[in-house]
Amino acid sequence: MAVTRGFVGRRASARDPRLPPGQYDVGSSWPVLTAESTPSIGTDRFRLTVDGAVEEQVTWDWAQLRALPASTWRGDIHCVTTWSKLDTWFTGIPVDVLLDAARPLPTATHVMVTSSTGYTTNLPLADVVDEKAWVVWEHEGAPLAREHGGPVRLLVPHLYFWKSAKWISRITLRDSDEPGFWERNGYHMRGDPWLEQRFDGD
Ligand SMILES: Nc1nc2c(c(=O)[nH]1)N[C@H]1C(S)=C(S)[C@@H](COP(=O)(O)O)O[C@H]1N2
Ligand SMILES: [Mo]
Repeated sequence: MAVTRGFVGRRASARDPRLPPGQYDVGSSWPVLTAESTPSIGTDRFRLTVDGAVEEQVTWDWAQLRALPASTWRGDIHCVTTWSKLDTWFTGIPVDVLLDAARPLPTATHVMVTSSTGYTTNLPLADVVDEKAWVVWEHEGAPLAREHGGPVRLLVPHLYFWKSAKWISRITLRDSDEPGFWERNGYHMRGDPWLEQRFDGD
């Protein structure tokens, strides 16, 4: 059985440890997955609001958002349709910066993120704090392309990428969880790729 063990060992080490179970590496390409038609949102019309269970509802326009201290996140992203994109990078701000301005009430447990198209996705508040989630406007040094959510999208890289809503306009703090667009259509409420939480019941 030493032969079998050696064979299994080689196979295991050949698989990139950055790939969660059931995922493959798309390399340098970046697939587009969009349920609605791609909107055109000029930066003059762009607004992002944090509302709901907060002490103060706050809205940023493009200039106000871009005046916040930007930083870069680098790592891997994972789509539920089994592609992963490894070692990519985005520029923006941690969601914490926006939440610090709006001050979530102690009762807030979840967020609902809404796109200007009406797409929604729900997340536990714990998954969007402590620099785990980002609001981004650049990808690898270039303005975020329209089909990838430009001018501004959410980035929650530790969860499946359907949680990373494109064209975001609103982050609503909530005292309870409620399914967003894909979650109402059978996807998991949390979506941890390392636990393969693809569908409701996984
Ligand atoms: N507004 C909006 N955001 C969205 C989606 C969408 O259809 N509409 N698709 C989600 C899914 S399923 C994935 S995998 C990623 C795809 O992002 P990309 O097209 O930039 O790769 O966006 C997520 N955010
Ligand atoms: Mo996806």
